Amino acid sequence: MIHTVHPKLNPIREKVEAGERLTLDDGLLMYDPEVPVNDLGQLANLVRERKNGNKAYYNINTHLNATNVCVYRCIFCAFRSDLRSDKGYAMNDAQILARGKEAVENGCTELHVVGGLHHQRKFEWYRDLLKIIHDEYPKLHLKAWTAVEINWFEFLTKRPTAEILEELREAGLGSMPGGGAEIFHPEVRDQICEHKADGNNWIHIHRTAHNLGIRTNCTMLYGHVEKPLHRIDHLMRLRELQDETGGFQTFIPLAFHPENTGLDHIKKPSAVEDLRTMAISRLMLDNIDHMKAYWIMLGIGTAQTALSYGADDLDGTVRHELIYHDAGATTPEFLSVEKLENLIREAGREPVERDTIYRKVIRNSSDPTDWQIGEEVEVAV
Ligand code: V47
Ligand code: SF4
Repeated sequence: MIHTVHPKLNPIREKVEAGERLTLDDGLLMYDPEVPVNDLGQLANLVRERKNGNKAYYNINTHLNATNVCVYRCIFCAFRSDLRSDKGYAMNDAQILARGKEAVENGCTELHVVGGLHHQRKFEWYRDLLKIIHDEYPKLHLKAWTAVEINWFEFLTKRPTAEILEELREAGLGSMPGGGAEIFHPEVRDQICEHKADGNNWIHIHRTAHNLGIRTNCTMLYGHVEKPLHRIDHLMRLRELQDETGGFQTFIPLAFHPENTGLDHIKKPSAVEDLRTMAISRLMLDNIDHMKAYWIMLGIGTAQTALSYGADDLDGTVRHELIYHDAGATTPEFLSVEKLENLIREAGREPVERDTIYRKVIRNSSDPTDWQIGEEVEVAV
C-alpha cells in the first residue's frame, strides 16, 4: 500500500493499487514536472514487484552488426555509413562465424544481430548469415533483424511478411529484437526517419511474428523532438498489440544519444528523465512482463537505480555494441557476470540469468559452454 504520493497522483495511485488500466490522460499527467519522479518510482516498483517479485534478470550476450552501410538516413543515427565512406563495412562469412565462435566460447546464450540496410546485399545474404551461425552453433539463440529490416526484405523480395519470417526461422532466427520502433506518431516519425517502415508497418510485422509464435521485444526512442503525447501514444499502441497477441516479452525505453547525429544540438535526457520514462512505461504497459534497463544506454548507475523504478532486467554482458558507442555512449564495452550480479544484489534484488526468451539458464560447471536451459521464469499477470 502506498500513501504518500503527490495529491495529483492520487487517482492514479488508486488505479495502480486496484490493478486497473491507466488512460492516455493518466500518462500525460505523469509527465507533468510537478509530479515527483520518486512517487512514480514507488508506483512502478509496486507493479514490478507484483509481476516479478524480487528477481532481476540478465543474460550473457554479444552483438553482431554485420554491416553499417544503410540506404536510410535516420537523423538520430550515428551508426550508419555510406557505401563509399571509410567508415563503411560489411563482414564476410569468416568474420561472421568468428563472432559466433567468440560468443560461444564466452558462455553467451544469445547473439543480437542487427545492422544497416545495405543496397548491394540481397535478402539471401541476411538469411544465410543466420544460417551459417546457426548450423555451426545451434545452441546460440539468434535474436535477429528488427521490423525495419523485415520491411526492407519485403521490399527486396516482394514477398509477404509471414513467408519471410518463416524462411528466416528455418535459417535459425529465434526471436526478434525491439528496435526500429522509434516513435510511431507520424508528426515525429516524419521528422526523424521518414523513409523507413512506418508505425503501422512495424506493428504489422510484430503481429505477424507473434501469430507465427516468434517472440519479440519492443522499444521507444525518447529524448529528441517528441512530446509526452507522442510517447504515451506510442506506449498505448504497443499495449494494444500486446492485448491482441501477448507476443512481446520485454519493453526497452531507449534514451537518445545525440553525439555524431543530425540532432547533436539536443541535450541527452537527464537521469531523472530516464527514470521517469522507465516508471511511466512500467505503469502504462500493464500487459508486458518485463522492463529492460539497457545499461549500455542508460549508464550503469541509472540502470541500477531503474531497478527501483519499474525495471526488472539489465539486458546482458554485451560485447561489440556499436549503435550507442558511435553516438557517444561512455559506458564500458562489456560487463562481466560478476559485475552485473553485484549491481543487481546491491540494488536489493536476486540476480537470475535468463536466456533470450526468459527461461532460466543453468550453469553446470566453470566451463562457459557447459549450460542448459531450465524452466521459464515466473511472472504474475
Ligand atoms: O532502433 C539508434 C536506437 C535502436 C540511437 O530488443 C539510438 O533486446 C539512442 O533496439 N541514440 C537499436 N538510440 C537498439 C535496440 C535494442 C537495444 C538493446 C536491446 C534490444 C532488445 C533492442 O537503437 C534503434 C534506435 O531506436 N538508436 N541510434 C542514438 N543515437
Ligand atoms: Fe539505417 Fe537503422 Fe541507422 Fe536508420 S537507425 S539509418 S535504418 S542503421
